[in-house]
Amino acid sequence: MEDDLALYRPDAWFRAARGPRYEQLYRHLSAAIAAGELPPEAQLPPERELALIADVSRVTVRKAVSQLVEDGVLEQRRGAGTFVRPPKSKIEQSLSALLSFTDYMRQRGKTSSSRIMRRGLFLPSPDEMMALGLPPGERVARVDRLRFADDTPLALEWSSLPTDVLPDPEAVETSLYDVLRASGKAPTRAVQRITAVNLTAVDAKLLLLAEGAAVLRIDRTAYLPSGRPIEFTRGLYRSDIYDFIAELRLDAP
Ligand code: 16G
Repeated sequence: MEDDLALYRPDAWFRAARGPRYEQLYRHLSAAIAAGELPPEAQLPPERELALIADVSRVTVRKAVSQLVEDGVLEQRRGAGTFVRPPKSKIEQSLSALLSFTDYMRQRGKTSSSRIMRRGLFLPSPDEMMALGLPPGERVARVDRLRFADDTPLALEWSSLPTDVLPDPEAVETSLYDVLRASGKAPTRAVQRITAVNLTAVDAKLLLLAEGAAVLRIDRTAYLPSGRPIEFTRGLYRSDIYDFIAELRLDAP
């Protein structure tokens, strides 16, 4: 038991000047889950106890935990407590949760990485101007990436954002949404258009698939709570390992 709790003690996760405590605690727990230190079905100490062990306020614990619940790596079972969610074997992406590629992979216990193909500020295409509502003459920030889960290339993504939202595309190393979250500009809503397409020779080579193989093409436009569109991403996803699950519900009358 003593050993189990060492994971939560401040010396295990807190460093001065490394950002807010809840963020550091969140990152630490997220990494511990991804590394299996906190295995599936492991139970977290109750909030009050965790706050005492981690030497933080209950609000800090709540913020870190609720972010992990949102990421889908923890689950709160009523009357029982907070548990590490068992991973699903296939990569299933829920269409109702607005997660990033990095979040999905973290959830599945996989390490995500990216090969940046291009990043910088460019003159926008008419599609980008429309999707992001850019005024004429304004440039657009672009990040084009080949994305890996562990060592498998899984997706190609071409992301475009207004320059006031992403002034420095070079700042995107692994996660675009982490960069947006750090500046308080993460989207909270997105609209996605999903189609099936056949790969061109160039894209097939990058994804290690045969030319003409069928993949999912997803265009995502993501919005701030104000309703402003701040991300337009066109992505090609390997449909043999990526599943998109849509939950449909009839609203209560
Ligand atoms: C997801 C999003 C994509 C977003 C990316 C950010 C879909 C279909 N697309 O792949 O729009 O840009 O996540 O991920 O889910 P990141 O924070 O890991 O860079």
